[in-house]
Amino acid sequence: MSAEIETLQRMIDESERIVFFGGAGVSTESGIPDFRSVDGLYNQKYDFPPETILSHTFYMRHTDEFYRFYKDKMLCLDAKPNDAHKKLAEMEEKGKLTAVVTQNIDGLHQAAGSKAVYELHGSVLRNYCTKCKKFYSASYILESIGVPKCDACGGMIKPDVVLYEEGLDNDTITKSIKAISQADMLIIGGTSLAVYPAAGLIDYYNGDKLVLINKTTTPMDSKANLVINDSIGQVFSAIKI
Ligand code: CNA
Repeated sequence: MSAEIETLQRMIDESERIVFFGGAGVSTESGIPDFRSVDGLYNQKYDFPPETILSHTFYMRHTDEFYRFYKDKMLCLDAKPNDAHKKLAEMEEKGKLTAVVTQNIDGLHQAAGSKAVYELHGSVLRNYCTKCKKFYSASYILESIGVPKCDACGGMIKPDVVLYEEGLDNDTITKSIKAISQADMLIIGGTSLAVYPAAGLIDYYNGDKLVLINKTTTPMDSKANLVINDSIGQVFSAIKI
């Protein structure tokens, strides 16, 4: 066991209100590409940059093209939870972890068994008719040809994900802030911490066990008590709860 993992293990052993704050890097080991890694979606060629395609304006004006990208790149319905998702669920079950605050929209924390999951950017698993609010599953979206339409009223269906230019859900932010500010340990992982306001929530942590597990450096490295530049699935698989 490396010295870093030993330190992480000791910090976890000493804590009982751990919060995990994560991003797309948590799910790359499940086969879902992130945005900013070298093989992430931002480094591939499309007719428009992903930030543009995933914006509210683009969704409204070019819905067809939005859904072509979205179905191809954002709907990974066969993905399964990896060791990081599973270990976090186990930590909650054993009463050591109070919340997972995630920027991810893939539902893999819940698939692993986590209950207190605050999804800052929504979920691909929830979709609603923009007119009558009827609920639709992600497979309905994937299987529909072109723009998915409501089978009850013909309205356009929108995924319950926060697009660029859209605000975050207030209740989710409030719950996330409460959990982070009451945490005795904050583990941040698989996120570039480049997307605001989500990244700003970690400022509510005021303890002395701030851990960063990320393959690449982040703007928070200098503030962390422990930085592990490694694969998050591998790191969590070495931890005993
Ligand atoms: P990002 O900006 O793509 O950053 C991901 C970070 O994770 C990078 O710093 C990588 O170095 C790091 N990383 C990648 N793989 C691993 C790994 N196995 N172990 C450790 N570190 C790793 O993604 P953020 O989440 O920071 O940005 C926020 C966006 C990405 C949110 O709006 C998400 O909705 C969006 N997103 C989500 C998903 C998903 O739900 N799985 C996929 C793609 C994008």
